Amino acid sequence: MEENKKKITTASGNPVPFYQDSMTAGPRGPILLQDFFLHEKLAHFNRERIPERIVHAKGSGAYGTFTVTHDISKYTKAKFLNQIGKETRVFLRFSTVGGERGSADSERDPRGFALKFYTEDGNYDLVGNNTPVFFIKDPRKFPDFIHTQKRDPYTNCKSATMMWDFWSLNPESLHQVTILMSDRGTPYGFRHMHGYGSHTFSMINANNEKVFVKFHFRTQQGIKNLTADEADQMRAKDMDYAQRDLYTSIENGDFPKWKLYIQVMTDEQTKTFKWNPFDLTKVWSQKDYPLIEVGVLELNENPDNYFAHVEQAAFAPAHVVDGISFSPDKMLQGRILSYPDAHRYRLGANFEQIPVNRCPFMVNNYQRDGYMRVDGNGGSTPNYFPNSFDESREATEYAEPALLLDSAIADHYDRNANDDDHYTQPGDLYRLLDNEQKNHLVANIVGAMSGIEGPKRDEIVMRQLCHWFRADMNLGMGVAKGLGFSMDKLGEYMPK
Ligand code: HDE
Repeated sequence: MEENKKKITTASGNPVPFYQDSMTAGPRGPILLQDFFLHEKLAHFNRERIPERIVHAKGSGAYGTFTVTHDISKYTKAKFLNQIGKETRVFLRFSTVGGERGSADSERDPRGFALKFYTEDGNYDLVGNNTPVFFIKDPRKFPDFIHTQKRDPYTNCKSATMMWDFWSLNPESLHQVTILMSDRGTPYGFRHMHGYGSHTFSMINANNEKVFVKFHFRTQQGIKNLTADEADQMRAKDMDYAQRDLYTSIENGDFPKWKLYIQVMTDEQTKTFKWNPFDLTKVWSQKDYPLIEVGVLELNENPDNYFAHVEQAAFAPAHVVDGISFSPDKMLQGRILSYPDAHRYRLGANFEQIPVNRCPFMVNNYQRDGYMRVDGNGGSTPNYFPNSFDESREATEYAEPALLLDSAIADHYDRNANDDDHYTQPGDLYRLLDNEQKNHLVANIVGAMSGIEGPKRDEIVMRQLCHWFRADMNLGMGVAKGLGFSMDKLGEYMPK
């Protein structure tokens, strides 16, 4: 029966008798100003888009469960990790990096792997990628780097010239660029790739002893990548194939899983590590720092509305929980500031009141007011501390051990001074690949570098070729040949 169906209403609940026909003076007359519902609909429609993420704009998300399978309480007192079998609800958002919200899922790009644990000590955000390293090691360089990943300010087109100019002038990028140009740069969807915290973090146990750790999420679906050709074909066939693959697998009860491992390095070991253990362009060898199993992450629930959950999700490396903390990794330090700032801009000062971002346990502080304050705003309780009225206290039992600083001399230290080995690890990575993967890597690099153009082409190509040669002579030769650069022409650019 019609009347049993839900009445359509305005946003303020007034029933709407005519949803499809504006009010006019006579059947052909002009629309009356008093047709408020028409205005409400069109005005809200104009305001449906919020600013997209400046990076990682295109993404897919799902809810799930993290289950502890191994006891690592000797490293951390984090409650969500303190009991085998303990389950914690999570939200995971995958993403590409450089593309806009409507871009293709098959772009050659790192993939975001942003994980929110809703723990009893507050939300814990581990905001990583599908690669263990990154292009740069100082956050000051991030805006410049991202500008080269986006559109040329003159042509408004993507530019291989910008990308390779930046990478060739910043040799610390070589490790990540090698991974990006391998077939792992075009993973088959999100279920068949690993996730990493990437940075070095710290863990603190119940005796307030600290170790440094790296996080690894190893896919249980097996690694599967697209070749460059398959990625091109997929872009034409289905721009959203990774999103479709994720929600379809969850709808079908085929829940994707990852096993969480950590690597552990003591403070002592940091002092003798061959490189800077906090340098985000370097990995720790798994031979020397073996993977220690922790638990299983399973995605098992599709959000019921994309915008509400995935578009409004807000992750921040600053959101750590008791037993997990930071390290002096400059990139991590830069991200601690940047993410909440991005959320306040994109979602407003009260972004943690949006359901996907809300801590399901107790939140108690004296922050008040601001746009979209929808949680009661503290009611009649005092909005200051200390006070003589409420029962709040500082949670001193959660204080971290005092931080021993490397040096009290504040300065702008050259990021590459006595830390300029940008070549051993990418070279090792190349030599680890089998022949087919080596050929794909060389072909992908040649394909990408062939797009370098303009008056500075040779200079940029030569500079980058020298980096490839420094990583591995065969790699350098393969790329030079593919680009048609004869060895004699390389002469003046070759590493002295
Ligand atoms: Fe991000 N990054 N990032 N990033 N990042 C953002 O936050 C930033 C970096 C990563 O699914 C932004 O909400 C700085 C490394 C992911 O919502 C922004 C630096 C790694 C996501 C931001 C980095 C990441 C972001 C954009 C250099 C892997 C998507 C919108 C210090 C370890 C999270 C936003 C999601 C998003 C800043 C570098 C991963 C602008 C300043 C390294 C997965 O705040």
